[in-house]
Amino acid sequence: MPYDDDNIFAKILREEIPSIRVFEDDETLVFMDIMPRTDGHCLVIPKTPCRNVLDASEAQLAAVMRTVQKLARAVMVAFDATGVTVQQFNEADGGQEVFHLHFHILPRHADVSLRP
Ligand code: DGP
Repeated sequence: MPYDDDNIFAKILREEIPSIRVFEDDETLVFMDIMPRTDGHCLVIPKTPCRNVLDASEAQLAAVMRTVQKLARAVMVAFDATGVTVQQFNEADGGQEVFHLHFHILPRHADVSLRP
């Protein structure tokens, strides 16, 4: 499937719509999810166009996964978490709603369920 430059995360990258940015490097951006399913729920995206994992280059995957690990470690400390869920969806039938590659980072605690 082609990449659509009008998706919400492309607009966030271009700063056409606001977001709460928590980290960025040359290749990736991290911002807070607008509908958090846990406190500290954030999203890691590549800065270059990429629809999802099916469409990603090795370089994009490597850059995004480096940032995923960095943020997973950071939220463990920042939210005093005892675990962290990393979640990712591909295409509508795979649960994807925004068609720019992203990984959810969800700090977790014992006996606290994800919000819907
Ligand atoms: P999914 O494609 O299923 O992984 O879900 C997309 C996620 O993106 C969902 O958790 C809500 C979040 N989201 C959707 N629109 C916005 C937005 O405008 N700003 C931010 N920060 N997050 C958004």
